[in-house]
Amino acid sequence: MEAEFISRHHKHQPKGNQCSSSVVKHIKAPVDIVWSLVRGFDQPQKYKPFISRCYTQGDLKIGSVREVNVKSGLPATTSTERLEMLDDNEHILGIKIVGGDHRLKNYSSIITVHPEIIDGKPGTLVIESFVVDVPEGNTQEETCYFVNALINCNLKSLADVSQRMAM
Ligand code: A9S
Repeated sequence: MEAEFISRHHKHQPKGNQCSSSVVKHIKAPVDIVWSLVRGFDQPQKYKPFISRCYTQGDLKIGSVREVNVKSGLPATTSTERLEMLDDNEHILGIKIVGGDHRLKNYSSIITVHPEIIDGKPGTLVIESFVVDVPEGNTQEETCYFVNALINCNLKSLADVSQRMAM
């Protein structure tokens, strides 16, 4: 099941100096609650623990750009990110990082959410994949480890916030 979703929606062609991976999370909350948080391109701080504030211009559409402020203590203070895909039927969100004082160059990610039954109740399968340049002086596995850890934090928080909203 998951493998089929990954092969359908999460195709990244990593070049030689890039790394790519995907993270799966099962959330005990209905898909429409989880999707309402994921689709909020202008409010990532609603569930992303490392983001303090977000600024966007105009209304949400493909090509919209957000300026994200990062909480202190992380190897970055800002990130500029572009909305690449927002599909409310297939539940697909795609973003590209286009700027910021961090080391993730040419980062793009796709997140999809899928309804599933967990313990006989409505749940959600979340899949997030990315591709990113391997920074000078780092290895592919270090880079994948770093980004996978960040995405795992984001999806753990997405689960906590969604499950609280579902109560
Ligand atoms: O926010 C995401 O969807 C994914 C990542 C990997 C974001 C990472 C980050 O915001 C930090 C958490 C600050 C780590 C950026 C853009 C750079 C970092 O170094």
